[in-house]
Amino acid sequence: MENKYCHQSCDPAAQKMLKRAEELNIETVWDRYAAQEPQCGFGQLGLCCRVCSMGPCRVDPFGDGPQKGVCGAGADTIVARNLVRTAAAGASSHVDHGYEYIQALKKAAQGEIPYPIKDEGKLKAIAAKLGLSAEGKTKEELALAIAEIAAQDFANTGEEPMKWVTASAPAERVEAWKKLGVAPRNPDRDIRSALSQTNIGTDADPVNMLLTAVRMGLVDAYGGLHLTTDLQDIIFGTPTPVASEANLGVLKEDKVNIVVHGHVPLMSEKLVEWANKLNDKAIVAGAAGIQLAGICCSGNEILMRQGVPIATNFLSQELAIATGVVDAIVVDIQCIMPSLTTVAECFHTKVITTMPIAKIPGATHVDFNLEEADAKAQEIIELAIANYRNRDKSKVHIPQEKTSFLGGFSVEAIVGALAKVNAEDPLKPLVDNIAAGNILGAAALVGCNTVKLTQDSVHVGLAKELLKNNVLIVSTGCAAQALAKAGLMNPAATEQYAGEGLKAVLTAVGQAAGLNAPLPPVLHMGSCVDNSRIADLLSALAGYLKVNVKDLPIAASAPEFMSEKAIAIGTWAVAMGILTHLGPTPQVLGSPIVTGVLTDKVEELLGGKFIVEADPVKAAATIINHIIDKRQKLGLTVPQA
Ligand code: SF4
Ligand code: MSK
Repeated sequence: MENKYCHQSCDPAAQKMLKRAEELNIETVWDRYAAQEPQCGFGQLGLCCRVCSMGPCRVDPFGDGPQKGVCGAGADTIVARNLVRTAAAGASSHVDHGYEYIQALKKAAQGEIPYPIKDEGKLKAIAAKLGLSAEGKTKEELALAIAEIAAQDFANTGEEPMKWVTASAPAERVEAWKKLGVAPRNPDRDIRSALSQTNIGTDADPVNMLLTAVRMGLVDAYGGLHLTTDLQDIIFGTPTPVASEANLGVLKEDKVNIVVHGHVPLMSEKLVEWANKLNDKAIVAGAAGIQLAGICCSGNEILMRQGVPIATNFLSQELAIATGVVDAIVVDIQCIMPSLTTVAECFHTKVITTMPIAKIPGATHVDFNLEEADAKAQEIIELAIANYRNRDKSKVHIPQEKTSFLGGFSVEAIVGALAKVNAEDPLKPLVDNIAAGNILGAAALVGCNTVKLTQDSVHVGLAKELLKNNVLIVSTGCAAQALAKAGLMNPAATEQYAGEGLKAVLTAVGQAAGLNAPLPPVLHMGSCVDNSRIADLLSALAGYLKVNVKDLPIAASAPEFMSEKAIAIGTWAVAMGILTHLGPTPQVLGSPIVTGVLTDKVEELLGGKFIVEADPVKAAATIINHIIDKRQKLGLTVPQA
């Protein structure tokens, strides 16, 4: 549908809600972006330094103005310093999330909190990868031992890598990182050291700082993503394929709608439990029941394990409230716009914050904690039910768009589906089809939305181009939500978008797995922390083929990234040896050295590098050429042009 909103979002539900917001005079992220333009050119190039109070200093990239900050730092130093600090901040978010789970697992194992250990299989698998024997131990004892190893990683004062690194990453990668001196030792200490290194008057060498940026990517990956996914699966269960729906049409006019937003499922899992328990109370209040829906990664977590539908992704979070039917939006941490309370003022919606580090003026704060998790979850659901009667029916405006899709593709679920084709050797069908050229390669589409690009357009455009060329896609985060909303995660999408080779493989696996339909061409692997699952899948494939991850015909892409976390994750992908595409330009172009290393030289050291391209068709062409190049180097067939 061509309309004046299609430059802001390619999601038709978001377009309708943008029109609605304009009618109601509601300010959105797009309006505030327009008001910010033109944004600061120095900042965009990474050339603004606020590291000390002699600044802020700016370096003139065109040569006429100052070439150095007050302390003498030049463009390369300033850009590298900013990049390290961005990656450190991104890593700290995921590490903080992971740390919550060390506490949670310990308390769960000691019976101090109402979270049973659900997944004994995963518990044993994680114990095995950490070298712990499960023999003679109760599941609680084993969980406690795992929590202790995780805690030891945070107490490591030596130079050896974290246990979570050596247990999770391919040995060849660990050796490469050790050789470069970037293997993470202790997340807290490494982040502290990165901040110290980039203080005024410490490091001025951009290349030395870029090595620290790589270390921040690895801290993010192993002290954050892997640790978190592993422990979350132990507590809540490893996802299995589940049918659900995506987009604002999942909200119901006749139900109490509770939208969950953020990243840490300790609270949202409890909300699912209590929404079920209190459904009758909502009926007594005059509603037809309770409808839960998710935004961002808390949404992805309860989708993956519970099938809870997706309301929308990052950029359109305000628009969910503008439907007028959200009785409560319950948030934890990360990616929550402070503007939610302003939008909520136009409606009856209660914005409920739940974490001590994430409060918003104007929100209702419920002090969620693990010990009182049940009571707090009950309190939140009851607040939402009580608020239902305050809904103004004249303001209800729900777009009808929603798509059906399949989620829940953990590595275990993917291997399980492949095992239906070959029980003895589950990876063989996948590898054989890659070798034969039916599957050209694979790409991971991950990351956020940004207001700088039309919402979802690069995710969807890139995915369609890759699928047409027989590239299998795995996805997480808001990228996955974009692709679910666009209808790329259901069996019909395989028919419609996959090239002939890919379609045949997905159809055969889907039939063998008893779906009576093809597997979707884009597999939803979870939240942002679940990028660890993608790495595990690639490591397993590389191990099977006896090659290094950097030699596989694969690529990663964060087509619409915006978060500091995405910078850390992208750096890790490069450190894994993966070509990593970014849609928006990162704030580094002010330094020829930093730009040159990230887009070229780093490949010699680590096997991966960044490419930047906002046009999805051009980005797809580069990724496909890269995949073909890798196939050639592996001696695999290449398709005729
Ligand atoms: Fe300016 Fe140097 Fe201070 Fe940065 S560290 S603000 S460049 S004086
Ligand atoms: S939520 S980090 S906007 S993907 Fe994980 Fe989405 Fe990016 Fe937040």
